[in-house]
Amino acid sequence: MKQFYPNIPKIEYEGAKSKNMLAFKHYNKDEKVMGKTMAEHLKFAFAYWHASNYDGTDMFGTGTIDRTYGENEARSRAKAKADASFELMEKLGFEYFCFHDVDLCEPSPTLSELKENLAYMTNYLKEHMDRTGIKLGWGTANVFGAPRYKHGAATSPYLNSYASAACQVKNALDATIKLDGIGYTFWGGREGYETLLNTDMAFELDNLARFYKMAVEYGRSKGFKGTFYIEPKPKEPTMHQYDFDASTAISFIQKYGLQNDFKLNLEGNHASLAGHTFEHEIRVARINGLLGSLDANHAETTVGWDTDEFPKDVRSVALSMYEVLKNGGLEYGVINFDSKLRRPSSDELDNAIGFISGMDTFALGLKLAAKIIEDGRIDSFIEERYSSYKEGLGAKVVAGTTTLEELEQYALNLEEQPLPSGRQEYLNAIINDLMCEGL
Ligand code: XLS
Ligand code: NI
Ligand code: NI
Repeated sequence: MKQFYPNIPKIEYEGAKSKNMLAFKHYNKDEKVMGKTMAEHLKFAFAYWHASNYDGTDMFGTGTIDRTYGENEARSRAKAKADASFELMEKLGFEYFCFHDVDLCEPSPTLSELKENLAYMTNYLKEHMDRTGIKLGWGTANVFGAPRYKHGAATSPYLNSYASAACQVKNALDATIKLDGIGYTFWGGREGYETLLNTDMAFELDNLARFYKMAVEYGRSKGFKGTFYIEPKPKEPTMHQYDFDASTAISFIQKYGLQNDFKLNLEGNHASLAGHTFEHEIRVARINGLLGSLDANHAETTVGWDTDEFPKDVRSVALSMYEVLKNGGLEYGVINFDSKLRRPSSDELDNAIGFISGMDTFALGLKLAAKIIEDGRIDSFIEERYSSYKEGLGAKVVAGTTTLEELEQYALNLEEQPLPSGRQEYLNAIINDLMCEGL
């Protein structure tokens, strides 16, 4: 078979001292952390759209990265892209990938062409999957790129857009089922508004819920056992997106009774855009039993866009992985590198280097998160901080057996005493000490 990346070898773990750009320094897939291998903790997925399609285009300039795969004819190019993607995934040791319908196919201007091309290309991908053992994380439909979705897809004021989105989602679900995906994502790129002055928000939200319900009904009727995810993002491309952040998406899920089928797919960069940390978003999902999957990337906060850099910040990844460990892992999802190269990172080695650095960042983050838990100082500090609810009146609050009157009596008899310190600076220092031990 033709090699698309002849200068990229099979990427091996060489340890922290290695200076080899094309080797893992920290991601050692069989190494055990808290009883499970790194590969079991970190179910890495390859995001087809960024890794195989993104050519460096931005709003100021055309592409800088060659994504033609040496083919001029559209169908041959889509197939070569699949070959190249699987070559790269195998070399990097990926076990999963994720896609949008349009990522896999040649340009497909009409819905019927897209349907036909997707059916063809998923058959082609299936051969690669059977050959390599690489599995599908999740599939999705791109119902934000085409002009037909300029006013929204499942929240469009126009039936024609709504029906078109339904058509794409049905076919993307069929593709996900055919490739045995573990989940299906809804990211609402155009599900929001540009101005309230032309928007019936109540109608749009009800219609969105009706859309999700139809998708669940269809998917289940075809034997789909996986998880549906909502991927929150506050804005960009629209000025306001309805699935703003984890809390907003959860209240939507609960209001419309979707919690048996839906969980959240949370993305690092989207958390930043919403004014949150990634660990905040994961905490919110986890405590509500709705943590599904993760889109791994890094926000360049000085820029303020969805820049989707490869993860590089060990501290932030560690605090996120701490949440994942506390959740007992990511039972329902994967860690999908929704990460793309910078525009000047334009040669054939860069994708591999991006993934290596991202995977190493997650390996370090996982190890640090495990150290934080094993060290125990942070968990026991939190435990101690709430200890006044363990006995006496505090225990009655927790049991729901006290009253405002009883609390009033207690408060009136209190002697004013200074409250303990929150010790935030000390807790921050613990993270640094654990992270840099041995330096
Ligand atoms: C865009 C989103 C997108 C989703 C899938 O910001 O992150 O890539 O993950 O549609
Ligand atoms: Ni994403
Ligand atoms: Ni994103």
